[in-house]
Order: sequence, then structure tokens, then C-alpha cells
Amino acid sequence: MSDYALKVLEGLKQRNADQPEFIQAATEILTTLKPVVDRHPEYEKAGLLERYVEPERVVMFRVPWIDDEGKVQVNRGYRVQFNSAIGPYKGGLRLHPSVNLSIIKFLGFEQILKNSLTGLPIGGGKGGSDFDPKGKSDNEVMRFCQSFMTELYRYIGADTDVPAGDIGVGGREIGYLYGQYKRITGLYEGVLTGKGLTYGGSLARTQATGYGLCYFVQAMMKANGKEVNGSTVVISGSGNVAIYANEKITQMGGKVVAMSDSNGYVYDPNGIDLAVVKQIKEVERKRIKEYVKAVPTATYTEGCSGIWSIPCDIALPCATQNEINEESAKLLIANGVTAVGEGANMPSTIEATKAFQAAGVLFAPAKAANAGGVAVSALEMSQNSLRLSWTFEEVDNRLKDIMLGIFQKADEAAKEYGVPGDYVAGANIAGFLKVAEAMLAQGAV
Ligand code: NDP
Ligand code: 2IT
Repeated sequence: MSDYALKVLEGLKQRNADQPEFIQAATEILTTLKPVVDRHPEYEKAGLLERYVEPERVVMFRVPWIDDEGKVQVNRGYRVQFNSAIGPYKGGLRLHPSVNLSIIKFLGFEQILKNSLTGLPIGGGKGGSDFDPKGKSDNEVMRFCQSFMTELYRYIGADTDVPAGDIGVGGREIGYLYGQYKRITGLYEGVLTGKGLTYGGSLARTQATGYGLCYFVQAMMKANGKEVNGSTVVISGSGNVAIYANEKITQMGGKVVAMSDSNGYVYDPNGIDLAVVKQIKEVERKRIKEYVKAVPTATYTEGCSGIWSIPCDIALPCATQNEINEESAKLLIANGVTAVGEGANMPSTIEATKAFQAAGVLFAPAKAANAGGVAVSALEMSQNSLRLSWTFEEVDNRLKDIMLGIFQKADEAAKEYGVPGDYVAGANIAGFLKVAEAMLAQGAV
């Protein structure tokens, strides 16, 4: 690593010693930026990396809400506004009991380069809360969302910061958040994306992350003489990203044999029946183990990491961070995996990523491969500004072009900087160059 990047990373580790996920994301990025930093000695004088690793702003706040028994509950809310060099802060909100500052910072940090790769004018941000939506009634979720927005509204806006969904935040939550924002501010504006189609949402946003992941994986495989058609696929998770990755990969001729949730996984050698999964997850909000009641030929196994022991050609981790460790990666490699596409954010540990790359597995890193969601979010912002809605085909075609464009950028940057085929480095470098140039142009801010 260059002396400068190393120095910044060491400083970051000291100042954020209690933030392992943030350190992990920063280590991966700063390590791969060495050749860029070596070529641009002006970055050091401009304190560019020191500024880049420090969020422009972090907001943490109390979220009191009243449960169905009338008792007051309190959660902690976050919004990290990381970098606005190339556009207003943009990134999802996560509701999960594991949420803390380290997780929101790693997600916001990843988002800067992801959003840059889309080619659209969006900066990086992320937010959320340690609220657990599981087992809560619709009214409890609504009261939480209203209270969360009652504090958040003062920091966001269609031209300043535009949140969206992530784990635990889908159409229902975005609706409640939007209603409260409008009520407080009186503004009917594109302050959130992932909105319902009746109030400013974009067609194809629901599908965008999963579909985009498959477009990226297909482009990567094609460039390396391989194809999705005829492959066996394992997808972890059974939420928004996993479901629409399944839908698109199946349309491309792949067969998905396993999906999971945080309790366990189902294996269906005949190919997962996606209609059953959608009914369980999108309509009934139940557990994946219900699948075997509808499809008795399938099997359910407790524990989610076992899913990586199932032989497959393509693995698409679409659940959460660090869900594939080195051991799981080695199991996938031993069973002949040829491509890994990260639908979730940072689902592979650094050791797992290294194992895949050392074994010659085609590896599509999250910030490139899952950028389709935020890309269509940016298209939703465009439509809101235009006061127009595009057709599904129009949005989907733009999504395809954007994902192919991201693959090309990552591929070309990897070649130009001497690491051909390393899409991790390629994506980091291509995303970073645009942000760095914008930061330099705007002076020491
Ligand atoms: P959902 O809430 O719709 O689904 C999340 C899925 O992952 C569920 O199956 C959930 O299981 C599982 N999961 C969540 N946390 C854990 C955990 N700690 N351990 C094991 N499994 C877990 O979220 P999304 O599909 O939207 O998000 C999935 C991933 O994709 C996340 O990493 C997110 O950051 C990333 N992403 C999402 C985008 C989007 O547009 N939604 C865009 C880009 C990336 P359970 O129900 O049991 O909790
Ligand atoms: O991680 C992500 O890119 C998202 N959760 C989507 C963010 C967005 O603004 O659509």
C-alpha cells in the first residue's frame, strides 16, 4: 500500500477502533486505491483521503414510539451524510436490531463509490435504527416510522439527502415515512425513493437491485467466456434483493436451488418456486421454513451459513454483511463455483474475497453488482423532478445500460491499473476517481 493510503488507514483505525465493519470496508477500499494514489501525488497535499474517510456529518437521535400495549419504547436513529461531492446524499435506511454506528458508516462509505459508479449525480449516505420490525404490528411500525421522520425531516430534502429502503425497509415503511415528511414540511417532493406507484414511485424500483445484480453477473460471465444459462444458483436471503435476483436469473436460464433467511435455508433440487417464496415473504411476512409446507419435496435446515455447502455454479449472497467467511468460500470453491455476485453489501469477509480471487472465481463486488437499486432510485428522482413517469421497459433498459456501463468501468480500470480481472480494485478505482476529481475541484471543504 502507498505510504499515504497506509497512513490514512492507520489513523482511521485508531480513531474508529470500536467500528469493525467500517474498518473492514475502509481497509478493502484504501488497499486497492494504492495505484491511484501513487499516480496522483496532489491528493496528499489536498488532504483528500483524510477528508474522504471522515463523514461530512453524523446525526444520531432518540426515537420514542408507543407500542400496542401503550408502553413507550425507545430506539436509536442514525443518518450518516458521508460525501456530497457529486450530488445530494443518497442511500438507504436499515431497520435491524444489529444496527449501530459502525454498520451505518460502512454502508455509507460503500455508498459513495457505488453511487459514483452509476454515473448519476448522487453522493453517499446511509441511515437506520436498531428497531426490529419483526413481530411488530403495522400500527407499531407506523408509529415508529412517524417518530423517526419527526426528527430526520430537518436533515433531508429532495436536493440535500434522499433516503430509501434497505434491510427492514420496503414499500410499507417508505409510505409511512413519506406521509410524515409531507405532513411536517408541507412539501410534496422526491425526498424518498422506493415510493409506491400512486405517489411518485418508479416502475422497476422494486426489481432493480436483484435484476441489476443479474445483469452485472451476466456481463461479467460473458466477458470471461461463460454464461448464466444452464447454471445452478444458490441465493442467500429471501428479501427484496434475493427475490428479484431469483426472478431474473431464472429468466436468464439459471436454476435457483436454495434460498434462506436468518433462521435457516431451504433446498429444492427442482428449482425454488418463487411464487411460493413471494407469498410467504412479501404477503404473509413469515419465515422461509414455511416453504416446505407448500413444496414437500424441498428440505429445510436450521442455521443460515449451511447454504454455502450446496454445490452451485453461481453464488449470490443477498442477505447481509459478512455472511460468507473464508471457510464458506473454500467450500464453495471446492464444490466448483465459477461466479460470485454480491447482492448484499459486503457479504464476503476480506479473507473470503481473497480466497475467491486466488481460486480464479469471477467475483462481482457489492458496490458494483448491487448498484442497480440506487441507480433506479436516482431515476426515480429524475422522474419526480420532471413530474413524469417512465414505463417499466424504459426504466429497465436504462438499468441494463447502467449495469453494463459499471461492468465496463470496473473492467477497464482494473486493466489500466495493472490488475486485470480484479473487479474489486477496478470498481473502487473507477468510483473513486470521479469523487476525487469533484472534491479537488471544490476546494478544501
Ligand atoms: P430485506 O429486509 O428485504 O431482506 C433481508 C434478507 O436478509 C432477509 O431474508 C433476512 O432474513 C436476511 N437477513 C437480514 N439480516 C440478516 C442477518 N443478520 N443474518 C442472516 N440473514 C439476514 O432486505 P434487502 O433484500 O433489501 O437487503 C438485503 C441486502 O441487500 C442488504 O445487505 C442490503 O444492504 C443490500 N442492498 C439492498 C438494496 C435494496 O435496494 N433493497 C440495494 C443494494 C443493496 P430475516 O427475514 O430472517 O431477517
Ligand atoms: O445499499 C443500497 O444501495 C440501498 N439500500 C439502496 C439505496 C437507495 O438509495 O436506493
